[in-house]
Amino acid sequence: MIDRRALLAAVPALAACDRFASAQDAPISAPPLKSVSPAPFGTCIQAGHIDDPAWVALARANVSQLTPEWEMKMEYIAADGLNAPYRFDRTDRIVDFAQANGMAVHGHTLIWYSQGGDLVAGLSGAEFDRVFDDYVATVAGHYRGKVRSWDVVNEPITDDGEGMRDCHWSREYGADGYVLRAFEKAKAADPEAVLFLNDYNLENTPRKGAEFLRLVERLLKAGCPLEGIGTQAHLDIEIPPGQITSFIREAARFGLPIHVSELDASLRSEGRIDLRSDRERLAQQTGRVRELAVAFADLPERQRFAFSIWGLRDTDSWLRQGDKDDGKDSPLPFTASGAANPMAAAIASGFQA
Ligand code: 9MR
Repeated sequence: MIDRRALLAAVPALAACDRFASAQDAPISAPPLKSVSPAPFGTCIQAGHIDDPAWVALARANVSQLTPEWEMKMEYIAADGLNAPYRFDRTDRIVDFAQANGMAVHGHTLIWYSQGGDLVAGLSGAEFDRVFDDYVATVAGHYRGKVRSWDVVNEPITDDGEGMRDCHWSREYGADGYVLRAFEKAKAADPEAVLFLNDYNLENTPRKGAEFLRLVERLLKAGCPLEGIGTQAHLDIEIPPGQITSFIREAARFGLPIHVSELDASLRSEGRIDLRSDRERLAQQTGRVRELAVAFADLPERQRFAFSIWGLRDTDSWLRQGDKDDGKDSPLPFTASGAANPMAAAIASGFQA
């Protein structure tokens, strides 16, 4: 596989044409995002962020809602297994921080295909029911009155959009059955929270978006207490203009609140040869992000639930963690030092269009 950066290095003339560095240096001006957002403006948070004064200042200025990035998932809450108390310490801290700062909390996430397999390995029937039902009831019950909403089920659709994912939950309760059961148990545990179904690539992969909406339709017909649609919006900046708007409009036809739940937009083109300049790539990113903000702002007011980014600063992003990070991607609205990226201006401009 040819690395794009290696290719650019080998073509000095092309690299010299790239004026992204000067564009990046020019200060970008963007208003505090929560002040222009037509709905609560959110970010994900890890408990450790509360100890970072620069993060806290940026969050106070820009956001009015928080989604725990991973400490409210099974991987943390049930990390000690079923014979130990659930761990609520870190998310309790996040909830206290939110309350002290007048921010709402969006719960994320109760049932996810990618987690909990270890907890139910070898179980079936009544034992399986006990683990599943107890987890949803205890966790949603613990945060009753403290969260505005929940991603009850996360990422139920396969990547190719062919149908429902096969997982430990679906093998016990059926493809739609585990989703129905999770929503019913969550509703019983916290009747006031708005209950969401959440997934990714819904705008990037139209086939997957359509399959997700077919699931929404089936669930509603079955009487499921599904009350909101979460579209993560980890955007592929290369999708054609209009595709994001089409998905948001299609999703809106159910009349349910819509949460743009995890927006980020990587500038990388993974492993593909790409001769575009960084400037062109940035224009694609801001174009698609602005389109999403416009489409969201165009929704009827009662359907604008919240608009959340998956991190404030580029360096906070899950896309910037690990060995493969080259330190260059800029998938979020703020730089490492908290200055606005072009993406912040694109969001504000879309909201104000
Ligand atoms: O950004 C999250 C990362 O810190 C966690 O390690 C990971 C596993 O819990 O989840 C990441 O967030 C994911 C989110 O929960 C669901 N949609 C995709 C997000 C990025 O992978």
